[in-house]
Amino acid sequence: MKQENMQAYWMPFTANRQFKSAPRMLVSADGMYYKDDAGRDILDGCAGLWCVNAGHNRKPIVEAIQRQAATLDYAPPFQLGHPLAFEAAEQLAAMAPKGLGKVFFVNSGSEAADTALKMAIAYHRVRGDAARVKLVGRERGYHGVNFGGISVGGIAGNRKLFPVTLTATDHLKSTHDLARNAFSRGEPEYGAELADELEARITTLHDPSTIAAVIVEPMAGSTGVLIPPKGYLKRLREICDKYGILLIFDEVITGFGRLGADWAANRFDVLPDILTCAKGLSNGVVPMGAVLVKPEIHDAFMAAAGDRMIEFPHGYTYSAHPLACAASIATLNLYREEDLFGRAAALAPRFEEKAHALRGERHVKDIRNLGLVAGIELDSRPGAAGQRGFDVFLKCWEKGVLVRFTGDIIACSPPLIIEEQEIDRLFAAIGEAIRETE
Ligand code: PXG
Repeated sequence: MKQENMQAYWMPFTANRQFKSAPRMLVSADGMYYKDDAGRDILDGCAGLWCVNAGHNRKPIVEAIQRQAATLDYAPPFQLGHPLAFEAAEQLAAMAPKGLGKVFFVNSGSEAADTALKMAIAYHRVRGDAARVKLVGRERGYHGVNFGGISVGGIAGNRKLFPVTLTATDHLKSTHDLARNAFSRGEPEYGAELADELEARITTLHDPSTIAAVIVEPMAGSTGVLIPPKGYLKRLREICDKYGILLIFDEVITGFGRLGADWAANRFDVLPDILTCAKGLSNGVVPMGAVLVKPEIHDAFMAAAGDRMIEFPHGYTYSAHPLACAASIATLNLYREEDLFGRAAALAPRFEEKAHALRGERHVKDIRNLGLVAGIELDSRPGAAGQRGFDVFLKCWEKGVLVRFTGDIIACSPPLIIEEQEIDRLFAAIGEAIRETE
């Protein structure tokens, strides 16, 4: 593509000028591989952007959306329905952690986060507990880019240009602790007590009766694969219960098999009151997100409004879009039929072994993993944080392997259909890239 044809598109979360000076252009995808515009096959080491869990170009999904587009292309979701919306919700509820039986559809993880936060505040309000308006997130948390999400999110760089976030918020400390937990395999040993900050500092400071919800990613994905310490999430759950605070799990990344279990909630045996998901929900093929809630939350809205009233004045033009529903139903079918979550669990030990084999390479100061996720943290170049990570990413790309980088942390999260030798190749390429990087 010519440079002059690349000027109109303002790319999201991209170094636009660097990209346009040396574009990395994807033109097709199949199974575990992308193809670039030079015809090279690129091993997809991060499931697109943590979303293509069933692999690319899956026939049942492609055919489902083709059929749906030719049958019912669009249906207004407000005061009207279409059958696939109900079927998609039923299927998702059946796959969800037990007890989260009500499903509200949105179009992205960011919308799911903001919807969940609004739901939490409104839930307390419809029950007559209108003082509960405060929202607690966590440092290094990512809940998308909308105003609610960045308010509870903990990424300074995503907030500093928009200093008009919600004000009734606070943040727990991040659980990341290399001094105690470097090179942990699976859940790190130390840090459960970090959850106590919710009780010792936050509920004390704010008065617990003003706090609506705590939102966390069970495993923080986009800030570099921060795996929860043993016991941490259970402790958060206990404190929330003690003070009547809703617990929201943002499972946009951790849902649909990523951690070697269907959900992080089940992996860690902690049931949130509200769970958000997106990405793997539709295998990334059509944008889709969802908020799952306990029936009592849904029922409180029903009880508070008259029969002909709108109980929750919220939703999007494309909530439960017919193509997204078709994609999601086909995706969930594939997950079940191919037992892809079981496959992720079965591959996890080799994935762990190959990831940790990079220990000892220069610059590598931590490796962490769970299920089919690994994070490799590199020392930063003095005065140039993030540049080494970017270089490793670019070198992997040159080798035909796609990984993610966040600052100087390399993240791998391949489709769950990955083969053993592709796991080997993924980490071998990262190792070479690190060795070639100053
Ligand atoms: N919550 C979590 C936990 C996420 O990981 C979102 C919400 C927002 O989803 P949408 O669909 O609005 O983008 C995400 C998104 C990365 C990276 O580099 C990760 C995400 C997005 C962009 C980059 O790891 N996750």
